[in-house]
Amino acid sequence: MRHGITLSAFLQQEQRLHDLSADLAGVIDDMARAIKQIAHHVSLGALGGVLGNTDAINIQGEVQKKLDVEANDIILRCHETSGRVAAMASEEMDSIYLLPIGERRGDYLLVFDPLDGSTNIDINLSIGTIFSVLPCPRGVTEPRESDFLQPGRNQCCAGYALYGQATILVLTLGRGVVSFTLDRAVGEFILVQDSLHIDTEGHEYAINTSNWRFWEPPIQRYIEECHAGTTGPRGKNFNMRWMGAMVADCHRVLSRGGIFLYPRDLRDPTKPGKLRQLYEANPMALLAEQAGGVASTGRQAILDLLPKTLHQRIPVILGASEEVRLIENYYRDHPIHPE
Ligand code: AFP
Repeated sequence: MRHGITLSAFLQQEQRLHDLSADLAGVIDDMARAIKQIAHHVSLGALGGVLGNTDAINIQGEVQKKLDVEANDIILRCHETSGRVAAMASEEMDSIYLLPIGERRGDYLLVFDPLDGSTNIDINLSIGTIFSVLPCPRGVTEPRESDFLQPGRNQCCAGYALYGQATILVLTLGRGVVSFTLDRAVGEFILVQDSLHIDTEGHEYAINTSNWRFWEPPIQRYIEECHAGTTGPRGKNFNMRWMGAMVADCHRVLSRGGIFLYPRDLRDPTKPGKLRQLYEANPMALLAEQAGGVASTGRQAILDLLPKTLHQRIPVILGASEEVRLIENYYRDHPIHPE
């Protein structure tokens, strides 16, 4: 793949060389269009009149930010008349979104977190959009929630946008991970990396250490050993980062290695984790695996887990294979809790 080609040229190449379906290429193109619009609103900051909170609480129990709602609407508008998706689901919507009557139903289900890292919006720190494309079950034209409850391995495509100094789009179609940067002058995403890779060894970890007392022992053991550095059993020093936005922390892991953890913790034993499986964990897990990393709940591969509900939460430990496998070993020595 030649660096410098546009997203459109990349998608045409994928259709020509790898039988990418025209409709799936279209879904990605529509998502890229939505990302450009969201990037514009994000870039306006306080001038755009979309900072701050709405007076709504979403199904997650979180206060909805104005930009959460704006980004959600932009993505819906960019896909609902394309005839390429059959239905959509989002972190910001309680139930699935069926297309307006009369609109053609396509072959794909689109799930997304329109703006991940919402608590960073008003302070101009990292935020992004995470998306995942699933096959719509054959013959289904009015999808139900149960049609979305597919294991992450079924994903046809997964990706994210990061609205940073540059607006970037990172994508996998199951043949490695590619990265594009938005050239604002011409409004095109330009291919800048054609095979992101996570080294097996890691030296950087991302976790919210304020939850230490709520972690399960395997995580406490792993992080304690990271803190011990060369004086401990790992025999090497680690660095720590925590961006408060999974999309930013995972982009760092995909870009320079390391591990991201949002493990199950005991603040609310009924919740198996904080991050949502369908539109946070699954897409990032596919990207991590496609980049040579591992993505686990601590006890099993994230992509093998069958979701029970649309907004199901699960533990997420992903990145450098050696690091994730070490944690899985620690969990194997720890009694099973009810998932
Ligand atoms: P928000 O979108 O509500 O800011 O949550 C972001 C997130 O789901 C994920 O992107 C972060 O990694 C994680 O929450 C941060 O959670 P803590 O605030 O508990 O560190």
